[in-house]
Amino acid sequence: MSTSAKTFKRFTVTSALPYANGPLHLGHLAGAYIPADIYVRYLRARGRDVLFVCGTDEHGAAINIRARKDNLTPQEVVDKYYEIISAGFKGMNINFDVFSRTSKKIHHETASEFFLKFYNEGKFIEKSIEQLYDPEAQMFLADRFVTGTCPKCGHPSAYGDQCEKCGSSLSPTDLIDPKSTITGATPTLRETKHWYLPLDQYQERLEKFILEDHTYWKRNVFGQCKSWLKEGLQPRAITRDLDWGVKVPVEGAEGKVLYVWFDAPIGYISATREWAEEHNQDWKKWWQDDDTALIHFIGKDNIVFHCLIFPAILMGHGDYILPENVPANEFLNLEGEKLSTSRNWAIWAHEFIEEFPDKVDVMRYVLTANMPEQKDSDFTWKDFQGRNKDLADVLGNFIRRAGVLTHKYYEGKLPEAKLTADQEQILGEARELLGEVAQNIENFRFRDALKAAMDIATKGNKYLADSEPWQVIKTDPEAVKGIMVTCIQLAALLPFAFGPFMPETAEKISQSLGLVGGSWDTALQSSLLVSGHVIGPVGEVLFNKIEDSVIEAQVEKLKANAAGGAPEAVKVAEFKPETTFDKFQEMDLRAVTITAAEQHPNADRLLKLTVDTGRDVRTVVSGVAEFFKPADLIGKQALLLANLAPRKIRGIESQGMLLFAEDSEGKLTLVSPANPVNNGSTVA
Ligand code: B3M
Ligand code: ZN
Repeated sequence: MSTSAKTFKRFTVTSALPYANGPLHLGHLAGAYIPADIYVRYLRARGRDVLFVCGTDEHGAAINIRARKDNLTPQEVVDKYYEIISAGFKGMNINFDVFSRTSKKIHHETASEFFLKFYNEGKFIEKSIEQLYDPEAQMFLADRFVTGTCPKCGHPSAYGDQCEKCGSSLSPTDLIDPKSTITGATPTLRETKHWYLPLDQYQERLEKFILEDHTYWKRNVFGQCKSWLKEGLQPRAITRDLDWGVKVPVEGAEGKVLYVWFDAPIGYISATREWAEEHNQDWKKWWQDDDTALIHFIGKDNIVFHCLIFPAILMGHGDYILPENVPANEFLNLEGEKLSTSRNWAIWAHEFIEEFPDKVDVMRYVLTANMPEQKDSDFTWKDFQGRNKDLADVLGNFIRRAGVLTHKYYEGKLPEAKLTADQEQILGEARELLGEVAQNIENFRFRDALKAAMDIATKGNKYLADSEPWQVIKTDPEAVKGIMVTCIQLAALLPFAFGPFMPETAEKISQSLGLVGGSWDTALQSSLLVSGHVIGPVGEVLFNKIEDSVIEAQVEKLKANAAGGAPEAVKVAEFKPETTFDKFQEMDLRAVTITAAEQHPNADRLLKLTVDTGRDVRTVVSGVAEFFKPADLIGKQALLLANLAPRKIRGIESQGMLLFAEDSEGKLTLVSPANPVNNGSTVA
């Protein structure tokens, strides 16, 4: 058995909050979003009370890292990806009740309240520790700012908080041969203070919660939990030295924020509060009532956080229910290789929707048929094409033929007919299959559920083909009535069976059958349509063919993206007219160190820099704010044209000019001596 025996009054369903540092790809969709959406659509169709919650995870080092790479501020990064990610979900028909953001005020408040409650009740440990520090970037290296070899499995590029290969949760100091992801430098150790959640104190309660009370969780999830519990849980730091995130709301914590994995799951609660405020509802019943089932849909790399750490936080708080189930999926590969954002080996949701606007349901079907439920699975474009053909040949063909013939023989009006025992049996079996769809979805077995749905269509299609009404009509028109009624009644089960998986298709089938309303309960037990019912018009073809060339082009595109695309010819600026050595000699070029940098108060484009020339300290104004954050320049050596006449730039006198190299796209890079030199060294 894989669900609890308890019946719940309502369901709070969450999907992992995607990091707002990149677009959605198929792996995300297959892992945590499509299954959740199927589950929610199903529960709703059965009349259950459901709240479907998600939002973007906008904190954590992953956001800072993306900001550095793209030369954006963290805020710009999350704003950009919030839009792209939301559009991706909408396009894939994944409909949350609320899609919030952890940068919202309500979330900062909710997360701070949690922290303060623990803090005031003395439920954290306060510890000063030695932490990895990047001497070049002059900052502590939390989590994803460090990579190194995983001490558990030997994976060479594990992150400071986690190994993505074996799923182990790590501390930066656990890594073998650590490197800063910012500068590549080998980190040194420095002391800093942090707050810890003493997970060890929750060990017993978590053991009971999982190993005794939730033995019905999915095998992959239960197994991971069991092995962590067996290793013994350790206190875990829930603060970080970073400037981006939820500020630690106590004195003496300047420059510190909550660890993203402390605040992110609380984001589910904040999002619920946001929704409740907007809809004038009570949020608490979704989180604090024992009759509510809390279900977290996630990918396997998030298991420890949702099954152990977040439940410990909820236990420690005391007012909250614990997750009823955490149906985590494994990973989806792409064309036989690991999906990778950094290698651009991915199919992006927003691009897919644009290129295949009429294949969204087919993609939902393929990702479900191939869902990485128990082990990693593989998406290939060939399989996508093949399954589209299956859908066309079976489901599309059946609906179309049944509709066309009913219009032809009876002008679309369902005739009166006494069904034979065989026909009753076929309908009975189809209803049983619909029951299997339900059972499997309730038990988070989405592949089996979809297979049962498809079996209904296959049964109908085969029955229609085998009974050949187009022949029988010539000799026994009375018998054709029973055949067509059987087909149409069977077809009427399909919108129920496919609704959770392929909502647009289910809607189209309903329309072509003239099916309005009708409940699952009726569908499971008796006929949905009465004789005399008028079916709808024969609709469009449900599944258009996908040509080989389309598939080949997609595979090519993948490969080209991964290879970084064809290199473009680089435009190089023309040389300037000839000059003289004397003129060059007139210029006093010096090596200097930038000791301070700040935004110019009167101009967005300008930075106000302070440089040490070895002889004096000067102010230089540079139009480089678009390319550098002040912190990027501090501590760097540079070259200064020292005898350029001083001039006022937007109210500040600039005493010289710093040299930057400019590429063909106008992007600037600081020109620095290759090795450190004394300030004031001359250049010739
Ligand atoms: N943002 C990690 C991820 O996308 C994380 C999930 C948070 S759920 C509270 O894998
Ligand atoms: Zn590992």
